[in-house]
Amino acid sequence: MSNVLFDAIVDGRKAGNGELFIGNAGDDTDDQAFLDLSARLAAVLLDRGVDPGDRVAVQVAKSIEALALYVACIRVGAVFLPLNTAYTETELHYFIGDATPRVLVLDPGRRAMGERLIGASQLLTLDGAAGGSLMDKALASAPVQEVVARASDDLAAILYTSGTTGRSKGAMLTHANLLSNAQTLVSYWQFTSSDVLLHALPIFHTHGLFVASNVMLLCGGRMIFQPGFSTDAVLQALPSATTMMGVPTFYTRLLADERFTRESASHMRLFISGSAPLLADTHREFEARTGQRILERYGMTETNMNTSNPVDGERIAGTVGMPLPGVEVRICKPDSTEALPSGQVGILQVRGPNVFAGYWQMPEKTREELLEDGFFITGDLATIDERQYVTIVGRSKDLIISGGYNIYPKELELLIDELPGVTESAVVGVPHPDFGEAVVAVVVRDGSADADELTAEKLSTALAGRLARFKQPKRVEFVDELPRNTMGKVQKNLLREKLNDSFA
Ligand code: MCA
Ligand code: AMP
Repeated sequence: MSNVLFDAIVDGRKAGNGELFIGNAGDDTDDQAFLDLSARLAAVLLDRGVDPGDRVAVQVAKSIEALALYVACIRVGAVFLPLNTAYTETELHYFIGDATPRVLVLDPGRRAMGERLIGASQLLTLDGAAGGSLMDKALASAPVQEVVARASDDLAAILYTSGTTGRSKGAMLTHANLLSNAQTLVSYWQFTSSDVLLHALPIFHTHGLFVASNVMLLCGGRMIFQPGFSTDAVLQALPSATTMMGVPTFYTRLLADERFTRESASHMRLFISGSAPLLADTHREFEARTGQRILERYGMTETNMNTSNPVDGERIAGTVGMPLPGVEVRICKPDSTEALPSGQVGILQVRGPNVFAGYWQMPEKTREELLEDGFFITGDLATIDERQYVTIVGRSKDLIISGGYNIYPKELELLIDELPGVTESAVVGVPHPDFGEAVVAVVVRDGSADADELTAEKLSTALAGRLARFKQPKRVEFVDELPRNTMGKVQKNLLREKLNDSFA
């Protein structure tokens, strides 16, 4: 038994010209230095008693060192558990309690919090500039030589995705899930060692980590690794890149800048979009400005990438393309496994080597969503046409996607309903020019003295320490009552209609 994901990364790097990053400061930008650093980080993990299958939870700024830590985890057979840097202590408390990691890596500025969460002996620190106790120890360690063998169905990562009940679920991804999807994407999107990817996505989610980074690690290409999305920095780096991956907000922000021209994009081979719907208008505007058609694809944390428009064939605006090689898609009525005829709207189900192994310690949830025949119920409403192009038309799950981040209304509603002076609340997503959708909270006050005091600002302050900023409402509306249907269910569609122009 070997460790095929790790081996594929090493082989992928051998295919390149020896460089992994360009345009980044620091000494770890070539393959040898990166793999060497990763072997030193592996030594620290082993020294901390990390055994195969142990979780290593990581909430750190994006950096080359953070990516090397991911590779170190793969090497020692640990389960990498990346966490959004915006998460608060309350949110982290849940993840740490649920995943019981052997090691937690945090920014040094959050050390005191880390000690409260897990204790000093299991805590290491890493900042965005290669500082912190993890790097101190790594630099003092000899690189490990061994690579821990892993079976294809062993876990490589757990990524938390919020749940419709308000409780986050840990999606368990195996070595085979990650490797098969990355290999498929390298070949389907024609990535080679000549490619330079402009990487401005965070690396704590599927898009920036498994789609962008794994693809580049495997194809031998190079990355321009930026700490986050900044229009200025992206425009500056564009001439050195051949490809870019982003959420739709990246592309609307670029289009809003007149320095983004046909010339500035002329040498680019491919612009890829995903994580949230790309408006057909954005697609057309992009083509009119640059002469290039954005390639839109569709995936999920639980499944990696499922469908994609083609590189050579027709990229159709408003569609997410065809099932990737090896991936099966069927569109079914709710609670059915029978595929509907093409053109009919139903829930998209997906099966393939990309589909995850289930939710961490949630066998019932897993059974509900991952069917016995191997199909996973995505909760996305879609159609598929005769040419196999899939169009996502909506969601059966109550989910808001804001700037590519998922926000589950239930999580906010539970917190808001607990506040003094609140009877109940409903949280909806409404169109937003920058983020695609933005969170609006509709709140019913209970007439008490607390309610008289409750303002939008007070509500935001009350949520501040408990909820990552990107999840917090961008607007709060107070109403006398929520609209309900005859069954007593809140009619969120009516709220969305009423609030539709909130950010117009
Ligand atoms: C930041 N803020 C947000 C968001 N990001 N609010 C709502 N939605 C967001 N996405 C908040 C900030 O906290 C701040 O709040 C205010 O909005 C303005 O921040 P700004 O500086 O404009 O934001 P930014 O730092 O420029 O970030 C925007 C961003 C970023 C670049 C779009 O959110 C981003 O990188 N998104 C990518 C997410 C991603 O990688 N998703 C992939 C998930 P305040 O002013 O109140 O402090 S993987 C996935 O979905 C699947 C598998 C797939 O198919 O890929
Ligand atoms: P996540 O749970 O973060 O993995 O987000 C997955 C969800 O993002 C999917 O179930 C879809 O609802 C949505 N999504 C991802 N890519 C696209 C896309 N290209 N178009 C529309 N929705 C998308």
